[in-house]
Amino acid sequence: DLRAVAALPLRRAHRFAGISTPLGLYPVVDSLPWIERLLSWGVKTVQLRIKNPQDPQLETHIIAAIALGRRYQARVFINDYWQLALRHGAYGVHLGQEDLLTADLAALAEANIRLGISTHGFYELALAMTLAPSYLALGHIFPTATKQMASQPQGLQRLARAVALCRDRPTVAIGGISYDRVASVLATGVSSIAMVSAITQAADPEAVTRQLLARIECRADQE
Ligand code: TZP
Ligand code: MG
Repeated sequence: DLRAVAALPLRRAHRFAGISTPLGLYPVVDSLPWIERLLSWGVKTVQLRIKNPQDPQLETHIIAAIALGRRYQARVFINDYWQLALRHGAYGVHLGQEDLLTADLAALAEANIRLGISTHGFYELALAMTLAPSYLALGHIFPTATKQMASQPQGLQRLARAVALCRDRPTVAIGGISYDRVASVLATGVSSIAMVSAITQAADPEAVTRQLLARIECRADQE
C-alpha cells in the first residue's frame, strides 16, 4: 500500500529506529525453547521465525518471546506476524519482500518497532533501502537446505558489493553460513551474521554459540 509508505513519519532522519545498533550474532529459530536457550547463553539478537500460521500457540509464543527479550535485554525480532508484534510491543519485526506489500509500515514506525527486511539481490536491496529499515538482510549467501530459495546464492563478491551499497546501515548476511565460513563473511564488512542450522543442528549448540559470540561483535543494547 503506497499510501502507507507515503505516510511514514519523516521526523527522524531515519524512519526506522536502530540505524546504528550493531546486531552481532543473529540466530534465527522456530521455537520458544530455542529463544530462551540462546538468550541464556548471551545472545543479544534473535529472530522467532514460525512458518505455520495455523499454530494454535502462535500468539502465546510471540508474547513469551517478546517477554524473554525484555528479561534478557535482548533484541527479539518477530518474523512475518507484524500485527501480533505490534499488538504486544515487540522490539522488532522482520519482513520479506512480499510482506512489504501489505504490512502497515507507518504503524510499525510510529510504534518505534525496529524493522529488518530480507533482500535477495540488488533490485530488492534498492527497493528496501527506500524504506530506511533498521537493517538489511542479504541472502542467501551460500546454498542452504533450511529454506527453499527461488533465487541463486549470492556468494561473497555480491555480498561485499551489497554491503558497500548499504553504507553505514546495519547489514545481516544469511544463508548457508557455517562456523568455518564466518571469517570470510565478516571480511566483506557485513555487520551481522544470521544462522539457523549452524547453531540448531550443531552437535553442541551451546559451545558453538559461545564461540560464535566471541567472533562476531555483540554489544549489549544500551538504547
Ligand atoms: N532466509 C534466507 S536463507 C534462510 C532464510 C531464513 C535460511 C538460513 O538457514 P541456514 O541453515 O543458516 O542456511
Ligand atoms: Mg515473511
